[in-house]
Amino acid sequence: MKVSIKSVSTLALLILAMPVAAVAAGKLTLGFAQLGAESEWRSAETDSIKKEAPAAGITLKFSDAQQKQENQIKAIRAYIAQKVDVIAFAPVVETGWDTVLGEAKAAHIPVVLTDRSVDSKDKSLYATFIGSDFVEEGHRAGTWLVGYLTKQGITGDVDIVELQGTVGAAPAIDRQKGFKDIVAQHPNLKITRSQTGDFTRAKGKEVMEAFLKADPGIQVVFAHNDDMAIGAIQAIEEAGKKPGKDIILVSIDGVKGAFEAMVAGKLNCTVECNPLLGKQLMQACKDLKAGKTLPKWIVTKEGVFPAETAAAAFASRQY
Ligand code: GZL
Repeated sequence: MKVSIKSVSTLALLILAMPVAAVAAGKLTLGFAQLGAESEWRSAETDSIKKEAPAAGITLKFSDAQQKQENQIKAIRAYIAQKVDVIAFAPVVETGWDTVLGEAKAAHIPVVLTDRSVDSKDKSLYATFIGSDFVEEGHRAGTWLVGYLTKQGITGDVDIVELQGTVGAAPAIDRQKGFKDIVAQHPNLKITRSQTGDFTRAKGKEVMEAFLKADPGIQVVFAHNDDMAIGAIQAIEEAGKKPGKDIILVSIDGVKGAFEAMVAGKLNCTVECNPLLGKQLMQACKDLKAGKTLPKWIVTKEGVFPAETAAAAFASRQY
């Protein structure tokens, strides 16, 4: 059989083009080391990343560290060994990352901190941080509380308890700081108890039960996230009190569960913290791959939702 030169060269071109096309389709690989699945917020963030990666033509390798730093470090090391193009992760705590980030840097793999930052002196260890201003969120919660107490005509001493997030986590450290800054300007406001509820509903409930047993005079709960506030609401109800009325609650995130609680009159305010970071993360990956330098901090825009705005805002909430 005679095979024409033309058909041989077409075939050769096809063979050559195939692997190129296959590589091109999955050209950019992102290794994302998620910290866990501790809250409604976290699930929304995970969903956003899993949805936006394929939409951007990015191959995603995903791992869940179950809130353990050692697991996150292992996952990052695995991504380095697999030579992914970009590594992103939500650091469970702020410190202890320099060694592994140094390994990524030595392997020339850019790192994007997603949602939580690290406390490293060497800022060259990561390309950018995409996430919220947690100190500002604490300020917003405190400022809302001051305004609400004024409206209610409450001028005497106010007994506030605080449900902290994970010990050592950026949002726990910074939200506490931001809230305290506001409290410090009002001598009648006192944070009488403060304990970690690890950003989960179950622990938020447990800690609130203990707080209520020790101190029946609690007037306000400041929770570092909505899940802990929802846990606290259950504890307050089980103690025979009315959350949102007998005890004022303000928390952070703005997840649907918080809006439901506000519509039911059980939560007084949530300060928004946007978990829909997938799109920005994929764009950052593409920019880094193209050799662009990104701003060190890409700040997310967020608002404050007092209970009276909850019903109107609920329908348009995306998480
Ligand atoms: C927010 C963040 C926090 C959320 C929590 O950026 O890291 O972690 O507030 C979550 O709900 O668990």
